[in-house]
Amino acid sequence: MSLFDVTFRPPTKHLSWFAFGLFLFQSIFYIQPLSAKEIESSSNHAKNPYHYPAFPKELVAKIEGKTGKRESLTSQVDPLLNQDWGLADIGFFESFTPLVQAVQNQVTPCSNQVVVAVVDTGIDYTHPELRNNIWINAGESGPWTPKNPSSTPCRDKSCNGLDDDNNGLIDDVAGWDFVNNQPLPFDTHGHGTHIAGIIASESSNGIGISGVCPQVSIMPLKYYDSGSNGMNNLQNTVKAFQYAIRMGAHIINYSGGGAEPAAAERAAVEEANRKGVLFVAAAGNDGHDNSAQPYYPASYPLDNIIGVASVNQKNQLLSSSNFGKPVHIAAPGLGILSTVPGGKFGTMSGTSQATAFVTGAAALLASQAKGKRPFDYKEVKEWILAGAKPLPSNENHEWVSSGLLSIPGSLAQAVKNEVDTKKKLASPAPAIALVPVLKSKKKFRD
Ligand SMILES: [Ca+2]
Ligand SMILES: [Ca+2]
Ligand SMILES: [Ca+2]
Repeated sequence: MSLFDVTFRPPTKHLSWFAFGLFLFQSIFYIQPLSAKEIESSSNHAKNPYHYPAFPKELVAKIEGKTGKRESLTSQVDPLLNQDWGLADIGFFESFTPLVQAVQNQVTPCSNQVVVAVVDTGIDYTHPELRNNIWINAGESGPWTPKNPSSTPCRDKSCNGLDDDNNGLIDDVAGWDFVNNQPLPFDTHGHGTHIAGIIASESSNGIGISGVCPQVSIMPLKYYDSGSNGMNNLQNTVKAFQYAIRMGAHIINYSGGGAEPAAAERAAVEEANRKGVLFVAAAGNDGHDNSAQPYYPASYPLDNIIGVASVNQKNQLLSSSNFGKPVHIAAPGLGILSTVPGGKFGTMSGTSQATAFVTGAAALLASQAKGKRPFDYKEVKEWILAGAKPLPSNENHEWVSSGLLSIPGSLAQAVKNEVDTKKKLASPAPAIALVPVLKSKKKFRD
């Protein structure tokens, strides 16, 4: 197995050089890519305590009937699931029983109609764990016939060189690369692919792991790469937020930030708030108390933000994680296994990874409302925070205002509060309709 270290340069938009150095120091990720052969050899299903055949066939059949999955859950598993301690820590596996019960009670499991914008370094949208879960812009895809048949070989809106949906960007079929101002935001760094994998890796496909919300639609928005400067990062971040809001994302996942607030950034997150978009943000990797030293955008006092700290396997706060009462919740963030570019898998650490777990949970909870009512970030945030488990040494909420992310806990809140929620809808957050999402791995030019 090859082993190499990758240093993730931070979003430098409003970091001082000191903070920048600190971020570098605390953001060393150890990526351990597994070759196809190693993945194959690791797929010893007998040692995997979490694979799906443990479920009675009749329940699996009911899930398949509800979700429309074409391939049997019993025929395929995710061979690296037993290395994914983070999923176990948030109760992902034990939550299958309530999930099964929920299915039987007509509550919808994870839905591809929920759209999550991953504002990051781009995504390897060809990764086998992700390619079926990439959001497709319906206005920039589908058959297209040129007036002059010899003018272009392209016969699809995704590659005709036209802004078919009039949003100012040409051929933005699967998000946008704001760094290079081009469609198809491929990830040449690794961070964004890793985040996307935690949220949305396909489950039961015989490969790798499972995302927390394995069928959610991921909208890749690239705001950062190692060649861009700090001011560009801020501008690109704001553009990415604005794109996510305009194009119908329900949730924005953002791992970046810095010590200084930025008016344009705050305005974009406020716009997200007005439009009913949930904003899940990393608390930062400076190891300090955010109530004394705020970290933005996580620390903007806006209702739609969930700020996330990171813990280890013992649910202890990482020394690198920011903390404090302004931070809402903690989630796994040390040595997290997920997807990296090139169809590989590796581990990374930090509040970025913890944030992705919370985003995945939010997408799962948002799916519960599908077919019943529009997405309401207020109820999703409430379920997540009310369903959190106690965190060691957090009796007085010194570390985070709630506790540790719990999928079963938050799902229980969603089910238990179903009746109350209808009353609360008298004053809902701005609604975003859940609409069918087109998906096809064949839409991309590699
Ligand atoms: Ca367009
Ligand atoms: Ca086009
Ligand atoms: Ca998988």
